[in-house]
Amino acid sequence: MAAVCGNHLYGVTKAFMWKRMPLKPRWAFVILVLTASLCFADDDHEMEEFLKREYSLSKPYQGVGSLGSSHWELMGDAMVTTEQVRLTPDMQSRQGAVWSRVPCHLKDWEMQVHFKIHGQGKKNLGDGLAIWYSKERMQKGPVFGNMDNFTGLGVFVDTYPNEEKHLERIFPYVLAMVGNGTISYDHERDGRPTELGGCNAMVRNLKHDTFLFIRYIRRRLTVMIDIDGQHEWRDCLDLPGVQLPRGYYFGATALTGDLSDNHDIISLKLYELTVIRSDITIPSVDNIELLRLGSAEEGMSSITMFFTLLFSMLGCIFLIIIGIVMYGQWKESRRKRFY
Ligand SMILES: *[C@@H]1O[C@H](CO)[C@@H](O)[C@H](O)[C@H]1NC(C)=O
Ligand SMILES: *[C@@H]1O[C@H](CO)[C@@H](O)[C@H](O)[C@H]1NC(C)=O
Ligand SMILES: [Ca+2]
Repeated sequence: MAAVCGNHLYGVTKAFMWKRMPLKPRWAFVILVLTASLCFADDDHEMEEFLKREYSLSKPYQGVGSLGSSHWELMGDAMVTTEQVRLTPDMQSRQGAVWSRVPCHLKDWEMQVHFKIHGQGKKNLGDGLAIWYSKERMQKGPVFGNMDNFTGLGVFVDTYPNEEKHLERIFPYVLAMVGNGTISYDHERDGRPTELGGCNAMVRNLKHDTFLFIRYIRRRLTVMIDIDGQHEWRDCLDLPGVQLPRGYYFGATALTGDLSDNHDIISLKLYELTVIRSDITIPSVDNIELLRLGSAEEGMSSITMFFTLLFSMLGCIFLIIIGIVMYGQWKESRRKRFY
Protein backbone atom coordinates (compact mmCIF):
# COMPACT_ATOMS: atom_id res chain seq x y z
CA MET A 1 0.00 0.00 0.00
CA ALA A 2 2.84 2.34 0.84
CA ALA A 3 3.95 2.37 -2.80
CA VAL A 4 0.49 3.40 -4.04
CA CYS A 5 0.26 6.15 -1.46
CA GLY A 6 3.84 7.29 -1.97
CA ASN A 7 5.09 10.83 -2.36
CA HIS A 8 5.78 10.21 -6.01
CA LEU A 9 2.15 9.95 -7.01
CA TYR A 10 1.16 12.82 -4.78
CA GLY A 11 3.88 15.24 -5.84
CA VAL A 12 3.93 14.55 -9.56
CA THR A 13 0.19 14.55 -10.16
CA LYS A 14 -0.29 17.64 -8.05
CA ALA A 15 2.27 19.76 -9.90
CA PHE A 16 1.38 18.40 -13.30
CA MET A 17 -2.37 18.47 -13.21
CA TRP A 18 -3.53 21.30 -11.02
CA LYS A 19 -3.10 24.32 -13.34
CA ARG A 20 -4.49 22.57 -16.39
CA MET A 21 -7.64 21.42 -14.79
CA PRO A 22 -11.11 22.82 -15.45
CA LEU A 23 -13.27 23.29 -12.41
CA LYS A 24 -14.98 19.91 -12.21
CA PRO A 25 -11.83 17.83 -12.44
CA ARG A 26 -10.34 20.09 -9.80
CA TRP A 27 -13.01 18.90 -7.42
CA ALA A 28 -12.28 15.29 -8.34
CA PHE A 29 -8.64 16.02 -7.79
CA VAL A 30 -9.32 17.32 -4.29
CA ILE A 31 -10.95 14.00 -3.47
CA LEU A 32 -8.03 12.15 -4.97
CA VAL A 33 -5.52 14.09 -2.90
CA LEU A 34 -7.58 13.61 0.25
CA THR A 35 -7.74 9.88 -0.41
CA ALA A 36 -4.00 9.83 -0.88
CA SER A 37 -3.39 11.75 2.33
CA LEU A 38 -5.63 9.34 4.18
CA CYS A 39 -3.17 6.63 3.17
CA PHE A 40 -0.38 8.54 4.88
CA ALA A 41 -2.38 8.55 8.07
CA ASP A 42 -2.44 4.76 8.16
CA ASP A 43 0.56 4.43 10.43
CA ASP A 44 0.26 0.67 10.67
CA HIS A 45 2.55 0.51 7.69
CA GLU A 46 4.78 3.42 8.57
CA MET A 47 7.18 1.49 10.75
CA GLU A 48 10.89 1.88 11.13
CA GLU A 49 13.25 -0.78 12.39
CA PHE A 50 16.30 -0.26 14.52
CA LEU A 51 18.75 -3.05 15.17
CA LYS A 52 19.37 -3.29 18.90
CA ARG A 53 22.89 -4.60 19.40
CA GLU A 54 22.45 -5.33 23.07
CA TYR A 55 19.77 -7.93 22.27
CA SER A 56 21.41 -9.27 19.12
CA LEU A 57 23.92 -12.05 18.64
CA SER A 58 26.01 -12.20 15.49
CA LYS A 59 29.46 -13.03 14.14
CA PRO A 60 32.16 -12.90 15.34
CA TYR A 61 30.37 -13.55 18.67
CA GLN A 62 32.91 -11.48 20.54
CA GLY A 63 33.33 -12.64 24.11
CA VAL A 64 30.27 -14.93 24.03
CA GLY A 65 30.89 -17.80 26.39
CA SER A 66 34.20 -16.44 27.62
CA LEU A 67 33.78 -12.86 28.80
CA GLY A 68 31.49 -11.96 31.67
CA SER A 69 30.90 -8.62 29.99
CA SER A 70 29.28 -10.22 26.93
CA HIS A 71 25.56 -9.67 26.52
CA TRP A 72 25.12 -13.40 25.97
CA GLU A 73 25.78 -16.38 28.17
CA LEU A 74 26.17 -20.04 27.19
CA MET A 75 24.87 -23.05 29.04
CA GLY A 76 25.18 -26.85 28.89
CA ASP A 77 26.70 -28.28 25.73
CA ALA A 78 26.54 -25.03 23.76
CA MET A 79 29.76 -23.99 22.05
CA VAL A 80 30.91 -20.98 20.04
CA THR A 81 32.91 -21.37 16.82
CA THR A 82 33.75 -18.80 14.17
CA GLU A 83 30.72 -19.80 12.11
CA GLN A 84 27.96 -20.35 14.65
CA VAL A 85 26.79 -20.84 18.18
CA ARG A 86 26.25 -24.61 18.30
CA LEU A 87 23.56 -25.32 20.88
CA THR A 88 23.98 -29.07 20.58
CA PRO A 89 26.37 -31.22 18.55
CA ASP A 90 25.05 -34.18 16.55
CA MET A 91 25.23 -36.47 19.58
CA GLN A 92 22.70 -38.17 21.87
CA SER A 93 21.28 -36.65 25.05
CA ARG A 94 22.71 -33.18 24.78
CA GLN A 95 21.22 -29.83 25.66
CA GLY A 96 22.54 -26.36 25.29
CA ALA A 97 21.45 -22.79 25.37
CA VAL A 98 22.46 -19.21 24.78
CA TRP A 99 20.71 -16.56 26.87
CA SER A 100 20.73 -12.81 26.84
CA ARG A 101 21.87 -11.23 30.09
CA VAL A 102 19.94 -8.03 29.38
CA PRO A 103 16.19 -7.90 30.06
CA CYS A 104 14.32 -6.42 27.12
CA HIS A 105 12.07 -3.46 27.86
CA LEU A 106 11.01 -2.73 24.29
CA LYS A 107 7.29 -2.58 23.62
CA ASP A 108 7.28 -3.63 19.97
CA TRP A 109 10.01 -5.79 18.54
CA GLU A 110 10.99 -8.21 15.85
CA MET A 111 13.45 -11.08 16.16
CA GLN A 112 15.13 -12.51 13.07
CA VAL A 113 16.70 -15.87 13.74
CA HIS A 114 19.26 -17.30 11.33
CA PHE A 115 19.59 -20.97 12.22
CA LYS A 116 20.69 -24.33 10.86
CA ILE A 117 19.64 -27.84 11.80
CA HIS A 118 21.69 -30.63 10.27
CA GLY A 119 23.02 -34.07 11.04
CA GLN A 120 23.94 -37.54 9.86
CA GLY A 121 20.42 -38.96 10.25
CA LYS A 122 18.28 -39.33 7.15
CA LYS A 123 14.81 -38.56 8.46
CA ASN A 124 13.29 -36.18 11.01
CA LEU A 125 15.43 -36.34 14.07
CA GLY A 126 15.62 -34.39 17.12
CA ASP A 127 14.46 -33.01 19.10
CA GLY A 128 14.66 -29.47 17.82
CA LEU A 129 15.32 -25.97 19.02
CA ALA A 130 13.40 -23.18 20.66
CA ILE A 131 13.56 -19.40 20.70
CA TRP A 132 12.48 -17.75 23.95
CA TYR A 133 11.26 -14.50 25.35
CA SER A 134 10.85 -15.49 28.97
CA LYS A 135 11.04 -14.38 32.55
CA GLU A 136 13.37 -17.21 33.53
CA ARG A 137 16.79 -17.76 31.99
CA MET A 138 19.62 -20.29 32.24
CA GLN A 139 17.39 -23.15 33.42
CA LYS A 140 17.83 -26.67 32.11
CA GLY A 141 14.80 -28.78 31.33
CA PRO A 142 12.72 -30.92 29.02
CA VAL A 143 11.22 -28.21 26.79
CA PHE A 144 13.84 -28.16 24.02
CA GLY A 145 16.46 -27.73 26.73
CA ASN A 146 14.56 -25.15 28.79
CA MET A 147 12.56 -25.61 32.00
CA ASP A 148 8.91 -26.67 31.95
CA ASN A 149 6.23 -24.30 33.29
CA PHE A 150 8.17 -21.38 31.89
CA THR A 151 6.78 -17.84 31.91
CA GLY A 152 6.70 -16.13 28.53
CA LEU A 153 6.85 -16.99 24.85
CA GLY A 154 8.44 -20.04 23.26
CA VAL A 155 8.68 -20.64 19.51
CA PHE A 156 9.67 -24.23 18.82
CA VAL A 157 11.14 -25.89 15.78
CA ASP A 158 10.12 -29.47 16.56
CA THR A 159 12.01 -31.88 14.32
CA TYR A 160 10.77 -35.14 15.82
CA PRO A 161 7.15 -36.42 15.86
CA ASN A 162 6.72 -37.98 19.31
CA GLU A 163 3.03 -38.57 18.82
CA GLU A 164 3.26 -40.88 15.86
CA LYS A 165 -0.41 -41.47 15.17
CA HIS A 166 -1.07 -37.80 14.63
CA LEU A 167 -0.90 -37.65 10.87
CA GLU A 168 -2.15 -34.24 9.77
CA ARG A 169 0.95 -32.57 11.10
CA ILE A 170 4.06 -32.79 8.98
CA PHE A 171 7.42 -32.57 10.73
CA PRO A 172 9.58 -30.58 11.24
CA TYR A 173 6.87 -28.37 12.70
CA VAL A 174 7.12 -24.81 13.99
CA LEU A 175 4.75 -23.77 16.76
CA ALA A 176 4.35 -21.11 19.41
CA MET A 177 3.30 -21.39 23.03
CA VAL A 178 2.78 -18.85 25.80
CA GLY A 179 3.29 -20.03 29.37
CA ASN A 180 2.35 -18.33 32.65
CA GLY A 181 4.37 -20.44 35.04
CA THR A 182 1.81 -23.20 35.56
CA ILE A 183 1.24 -24.49 32.03
CA SER A 184 3.15 -27.62 31.19
CA TYR A 185 4.51 -28.47 27.72
CA ASP A 186 3.34 -31.91 26.66
CA HIS A 187 6.40 -33.42 25.06
CA GLU A 188 4.72 -36.74 24.26
CA ARG A 189 2.08 -34.93 22.20
CA ASP A 190 4.50 -32.43 20.63
CA GLY A 191 2.92 -29.57 22.55
CA ARG A 192 -0.43 -29.79 20.77
CA PRO A 193 -2.59 -29.07 23.85
CA THR A 194 -0.92 -25.67 24.32
CA GLU A 195 -0.25 -24.77 20.69
CA LEU A 196 -1.21 -21.25 19.60
CA GLY A 197 -0.63 -22.00 15.94
CA GLY A 198 2.08 -23.29 13.70
CA CYS A 199 3.18 -24.62 10.35
CA ASN A 200 5.34 -27.30 8.86
CA ALA A 201 8.86 -26.33 7.86
CA MET A 202 11.30 -28.66 6.12
CA VAL A 203 14.41 -27.22 7.68
CA ARG A 204 16.85 -30.11 8.11
CA ASN A 205 20.02 -30.56 6.07
CA LEU A 206 19.39 -27.70 3.67
CA LYS A 207 22.16 -26.10 1.59
CA HIS A 208 20.66 -22.61 1.75
CA ASP A 209 20.11 -20.37 4.78
CA THR A 210 17.04 -20.78 6.97
CA PHE A 211 15.37 -18.04 8.98
CA LEU A 212 12.64 -17.66 11.54
CA PHE A 213 10.96 -14.35 12.14
CA ILE A 214 9.06 -13.46 15.33
CA ARG A 215 7.27 -10.14 15.49
CA TYR A 216 5.45 -8.74 18.50
CA ILE A 217 3.69 -5.48 17.79
CA ARG A 218 0.71 -4.01 19.60
CA ARG A 219 0.10 -7.35 21.27
CA ARG A 220 0.00 -9.14 17.94
CA LEU A 221 2.29 -12.12 17.58
CA THR A 222 3.42 -13.05 14.07
CA VAL A 223 5.73 -15.89 13.17
CA MET A 224 7.10 -16.30 9.66
CA ILE A 225 9.70 -18.56 8.10
CA ASP A 226 12.12 -18.20 5.22
CA ILE A 227 13.41 -21.69 4.50
CA ASP A 228 13.12 -22.16 0.73
CA GLY A 229 16.16 -20.09 -0.20
CA GLN A 230 13.92 -17.61 -2.06
CA HIS A 231 14.32 -14.70 0.38
CA GLU A 232 10.59 -14.68 0.97
CA TRP A 233 8.79 -14.79 4.27
CA ARG A 234 6.06 -17.40 4.54
CA ASP A 235 3.30 -16.94 7.13
CA CYS A 236 3.33 -19.42 9.95
CA LEU A 237 1.10 -17.92 12.59
CA ASP A 238 -0.54 -14.59 13.27
CA LEU A 239 -2.38 -14.02 16.52
CA PRO A 240 -3.72 -10.81 18.07
CA GLY A 241 -4.23 -10.34 21.80
CA VAL A 242 -1.02 -11.91 23.05
CA GLN A 243 0.03 -10.37 26.37
CA LEU A 244 3.76 -10.39 26.99
CA PRO A 245 5.19 -8.29 29.82
CA ARG A 246 8.31 -6.23 29.29
CA GLY A 247 11.63 -7.03 30.94
CA TYR A 248 11.95 -10.67 29.86
CA TYR A 249 15.00 -12.35 28.34
CA PHE A 250 15.68 -13.62 24.85
CA GLY A 251 17.28 -16.99 24.50
CA ALA A 252 17.73 -20.01 22.26
CA THR A 253 17.89 -23.60 23.44
CA ALA A 254 18.08 -27.07 21.90
CA LEU A 255 17.82 -30.68 22.96
CA THR A 256 18.77 -34.09 21.59
CA GLY A 257 17.58 -37.48 22.87
CA ASP A 258 18.17 -40.92 21.41
CA LEU A 259 18.39 -39.25 18.04
CA SER A 260 20.42 -36.15 17.37
CA ASP A 261 21.24 -33.16 15.21
CA ASN A 262 23.52 -30.17 15.20
CA HIS A 263 21.41 -27.22 16.30
CA ASP A 264 23.15 -24.03 15.23
CA ILE A 265 22.31 -20.38 15.74
CA ILE A 266 24.11 -18.20 13.21
CA SER A 267 22.51 -14.97 14.37
CA LEU A 268 19.73 -13.50 16.48
CA LYS A 269 18.85 -10.00 15.33
CA LEU A 270 16.47 -7.98 17.43
CA TYR A 271 14.87 -4.92 15.93
CA GLU A 272 12.97 -2.28 17.78
CA LEU A 273 9.85 -1.23 15.88
CA THR A 274 8.90 2.43 16.02
CA VAL A 275 6.01 4.29 14.49
CA ILE A 276 7.38 7.14 12.38
CA ARG A 277 6.05 10.51 13.37
CA SER A 278 7.54 13.73 12.07
CA ASP A 279 7.92 16.59 14.57
CA ILE A 280 4.72 18.57 14.95
CA THR A 281 5.05 22.35 14.63
CA ILE A 282 1.51 23.41 13.68
CA PRO A 283 -1.52 22.03 15.50
CA SER A 284 -4.02 20.35 13.20
CA VAL A 285 -6.40 17.41 12.87
CA ASP A 286 -5.77 14.73 10.25
CA ASN A 287 -8.29 14.54 7.41
CA ILE A 288 -10.48 17.33 8.77
CA GLU A 289 -11.76 18.05 5.23
CA LEU A 290 -13.02 14.51 4.94
CA LEU A 291 -14.74 14.76 8.30
CA ARG A 292 -16.54 17.92 7.14
CA LEU A 293 -17.51 16.32 3.86
CA GLY A 294 -18.95 13.52 5.94
CA SER A 295 -17.48 10.94 3.61
CA ALA A 296 -14.82 9.58 5.91
CA GLU A 297 -15.43 5.92 6.44
CA GLU A 298 -14.29 4.42 9.69
CA GLY A 299 -11.67 1.72 9.42
CA MET A 300 -11.25 1.66 5.66
CA SER A 301 -9.20 -1.36 4.76
CA SER A 302 -6.15 -1.16 2.53
CA ILE A 303 -8.05 -2.83 -0.29
CA THR A 304 -10.98 -0.42 -0.03
CA MET A 305 -8.47 2.38 0.03
CA PHE A 306 -6.69 1.07 -3.03
CA PHE A 307 -9.89 0.84 -5.06
CA THR A 308 -11.10 4.22 -3.85
CA LEU A 309 -7.83 5.69 -5.02
CA LEU A 310 -7.93 3.78 -8.29
CA PHE A 311 -11.48 4.85 -9.11
CA SER A 312 -10.76 8.41 -8.03
CA MET A 313 -7.88 8.47 -10.49
CA LEU A 314 -9.92 6.90 -13.29
CA GLY A 315 -12.73 9.35 -12.60
CA CYS A 316 -10.25 12.18 -12.58
CA ILE A 317 -8.72 11.17 -15.91
CA PHE A 318 -12.21 10.78 -17.39
CA LEU A 319 -13.19 14.25 -16.23
CA ILE A 320 -9.97 15.75 -17.59
CA ILE A 321 -10.71 14.30 -21.02
CA ILE A 322 -14.26 15.66 -20.93
CA GLY A 323 -12.85 18.98 -19.76
CA ILE A 324 -10.30 19.13 -22.57
CA VAL A 325 -12.94 18.24 -25.16
CA MET A 326 -15.35 20.86 -23.81
CA TYR A 327 -12.61 23.46 -23.57
CA GLY A 328 -11.63 22.69 -27.17
CA GLN A 329 -15.23 23.07 -28.33
CA TRP A 330 -15.66 26.31 -26.36
CA LYS A 331 -12.47 27.74 -27.86
CA GLU A 332 -13.59 26.63 -31.30
CA SER A 333 -16.96 28.31 -30.94
CA ARG A 334 -15.36 31.49 -29.55
CA ARG A 335 -12.93 31.55 -32.45
CA LYS A 336 -15.87 31.22 -34.83
CA ARG A 337 -17.67 34.13 -33.14
CA PHE A 338 -14.68 36.44 -33.39
CA TYR A 339 -13.79 35.73 -36.96
C1 LIG B 1 -2.28 -19.79 33.65
O1 LIG B 1 -3.08 -20.22 32.55
C2 LIG B 1 -3.95 -21.27 32.87
C3 LIG B 1 -4.60 -21.73 31.61
O2 LIG B 1 -4.97 -20.67 30.80
C4 LIG B 1 -4.96 -20.78 33.92
O3 LIG B 1 -5.83 -21.82 34.27
C5 LIG B 1 -4.20 -20.30 35.15
O4 LIG B 1 -5.08 -19.72 36.07
C6 LIG B 1 -3.17 -19.26 34.76
N1 LIG B 1 -2.34 -18.97 35.92
C7 LIG B 1 -2.07 -17.72 36.28
C8 LIG B 1 -1.17 -17.55 37.45
O5 LIG B 1 -2.57 -16.75 35.73
C1 LIG C 1 4.38 -27.89 35.92
O1 LIG C 1 3.03 -27.64 36.22
C2 LIG C 1 2.27 -28.82 36.31
C3 LIG C 1 0.83 -28.42 36.46
O2 LIG C 1 0.66 -27.07 36.74
C4 LIG C 1 2.78 -29.70 37.47
O3 LIG C 1 2.03 -30.86 37.55
C5 LIG C 1 4.23 -30.02 37.20
O4 LIG C 1 4.77 -30.72 38.30
C6 LIG C 1 5.04 -28.77 36.97
N1 LIG C 1 6.36 -29.14 36.55
C7 LIG C 1 7.44 -28.59 37.02
C8 LIG C 1 8.73 -29.08 36.48
O5 LIG C 1 7.40 -27.67 37.84
CA1 LIG D 1 8.60 -33.53 19.24
